[in-house]
Amino acid sequence: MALSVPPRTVRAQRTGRASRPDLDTAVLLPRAAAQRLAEAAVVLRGFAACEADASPALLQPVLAAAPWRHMMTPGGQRMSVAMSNCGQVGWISDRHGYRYEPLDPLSGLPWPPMPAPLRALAQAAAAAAGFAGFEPDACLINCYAPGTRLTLHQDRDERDMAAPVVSVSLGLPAIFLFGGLRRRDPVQRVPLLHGDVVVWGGPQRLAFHGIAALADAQHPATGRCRINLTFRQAL
Ligand code: MD3
Ligand code: FE
Repeated sequence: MALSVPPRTVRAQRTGRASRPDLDTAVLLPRAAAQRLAEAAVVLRGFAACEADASPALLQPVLAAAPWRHMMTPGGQRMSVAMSNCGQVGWISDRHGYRYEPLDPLSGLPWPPMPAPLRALAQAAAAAAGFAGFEPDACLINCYAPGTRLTLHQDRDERDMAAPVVSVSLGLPAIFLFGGLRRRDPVQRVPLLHGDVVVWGGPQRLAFHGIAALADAQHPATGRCRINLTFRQAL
């Protein structure tokens, strides 16, 4: 079902950017219709096109302060997805479990702030999908090398399950695995490309989901990897 995200001019409106001749043409193109995966799971194709191309520069200070690392699962396994965080709190996994922490355990310092354009993008995407007033305080940054996958899981470490999760895909394409509320429910396979944004809320907030093994390729923005940003209201 198509969503009532209004066509055109979204980019200029949501960024408040001054008029630029090179963007004025882009602004006149209709945005692809939002694609609903389920009642409250919406794919906004290319919604982050501008920020996606700017992402290497936007993420550089974050990754300088809080570099990629492979966290340990509570069971003692090294996670194959490399991770970092920005925002008031960051998601971590170690021998003691999964949780949000205000300090980066590697540096002992607060996580770096969310780049303002990315936070604004997440808020605009949430609003476009029907979740006004989204105030993300955590952004988990995942990095997938070729061959890396994320097995089916639920995200249940956040306090308020009424708040949505907003995901921004950067770099290499991936197949997102979108299941139901029970692990055995059937799984939809949804390609996610550079600049795609997905908003998950309501009944889908606790859906099982994962990422299929990444195919090997090169992307101009990220090189040989896929980066995913998930904006959350954790506190
Ligand atoms: C559906 N990340 O970090 S983003 C994760 O592409 C995670 O890195 C994947 O799953 C990635 O936990 C998928 C899409 C996503 C994120 C959170 C969700 C889908 C979700 C929370 C609830 C339901
Ligand atoms: Fe998840």
